[in-house]
Amino acid sequence: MTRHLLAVDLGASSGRVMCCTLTGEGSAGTLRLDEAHRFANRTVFVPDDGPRGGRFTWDIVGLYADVLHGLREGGRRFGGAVDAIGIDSWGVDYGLLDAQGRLIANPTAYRDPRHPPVAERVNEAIGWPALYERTGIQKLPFNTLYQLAADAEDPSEPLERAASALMIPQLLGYWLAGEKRSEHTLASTGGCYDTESAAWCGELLTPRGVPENLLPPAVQPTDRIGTLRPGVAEDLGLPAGTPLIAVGSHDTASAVAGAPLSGPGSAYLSSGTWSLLGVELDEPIRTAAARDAGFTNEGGVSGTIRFLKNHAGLWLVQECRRAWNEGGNDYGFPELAHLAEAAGPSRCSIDADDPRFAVPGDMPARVREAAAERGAPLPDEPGAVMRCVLESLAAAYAGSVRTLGELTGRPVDRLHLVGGGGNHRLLNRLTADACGVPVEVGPTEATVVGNALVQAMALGRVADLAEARAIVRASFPIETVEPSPGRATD
Ligand code: LFR
Repeated sequence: MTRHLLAVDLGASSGRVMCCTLTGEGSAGTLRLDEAHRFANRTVFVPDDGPRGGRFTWDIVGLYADVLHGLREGGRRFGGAVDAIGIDSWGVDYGLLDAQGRLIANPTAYRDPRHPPVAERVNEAIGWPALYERTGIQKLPFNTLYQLAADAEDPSEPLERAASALMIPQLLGYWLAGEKRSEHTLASTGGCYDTESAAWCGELLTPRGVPENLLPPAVQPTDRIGTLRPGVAEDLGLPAGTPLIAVGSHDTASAVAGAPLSGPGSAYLSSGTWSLLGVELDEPIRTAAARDAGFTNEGGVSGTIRFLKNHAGLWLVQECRRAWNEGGNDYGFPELAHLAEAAGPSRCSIDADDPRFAVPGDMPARVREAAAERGAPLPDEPGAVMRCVLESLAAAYAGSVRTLGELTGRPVDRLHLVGGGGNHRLLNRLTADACGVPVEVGPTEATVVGNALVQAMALGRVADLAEARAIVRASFPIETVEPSPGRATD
């Protein structure tokens, strides 16, 4: 029986609502994607009279309007026959609601500079090794734990007024279906959740002034959250009782579910604004070596662990482009890729994961400054800057591929590159060369694919992750990029 699924996928730079049609039986099924609506997402700096002069925020109401538009359009294309809806988004951020369920303020964006100093204080108070041992989550300065601690210190006292905190897909889910929930994979990204017992860590939250019951209990991917509010269903032209399903609501969890991993040596690289490079495990690795190498243990679909590292990713490219275009140019991504190709091999590489690149700003200047510090000044030309960024990203990936083998005892023999970054052919080639393993590219919409196939698991149509991945292999072109002879590093 054909299933009609609507997948909402929100990334830090764009969002989309996709019509996902699953036909056929068992692992012989085929999934087809049709875009119902694609829209931009961005952080917006909103000034205020507080001590920091304002905050970087997400325009969550605008995003909700785009989601509604996409669902309406998707439902129309399916002729009103929609079996389920699933929502995923980037991690760690949340919105605060008062006791009436009203949004208190636009969610703060994770790249807001208020977070790093709070993170340092919290890590010191708890003891960073103890914190890692407890949660297995990497030290990113914007983890939910630190953001909530920042809210607790905020002179405008948002937590005093808050009755609940909902992460982005769950906030939209509450508006659509009226249920306040957390979800396992997304909860696990925040650094204050116990992935094994699937519960929030009250002992980390309450000493920071964060009431434990602020965060609702977590559901698991494939759980049914509820059905559309009657008024919403009517407005969208969707059947009354259309179910909202919990998917891997962290976008990276959905991307990993949609990556056609093929064996114990398979690693994934989910490439978008961030590059998430890792493997799927049954058990977390919370050793000092994993901690010091910056690896994290996030909850995955079907009780798996996503053992991975965050690399800077295409954020560097996006921010360079923004700076150049604000300076009067009009570069598109394909043109920048072409300039990087034409520039030829770079004479220098930078540490792409240096925290100085993590916050919005004049990225080309920062890249050139970092290159100069390494004694290899870069010309002030977009092609040279791009080539240096791309080669540096590939070098960072190669480092993680090696470290993954050491930490897990399973050498990586294949890298599955999923997500929109797979469209960057030069970066794919540089990655294969630097990592020295074949890179299998696709699907570029792995997040949507994983979102839809977990909905299908919830509906009993797909048995498990192995069957889901067989469907992925049968449905989407996967291109293998071999390392060039003599170029592989070891
Ligand atoms: C990717 C991602 C990463 C997370 C970062 C911030 O979109 O979700 O997994 O570390 O964004 O939330």
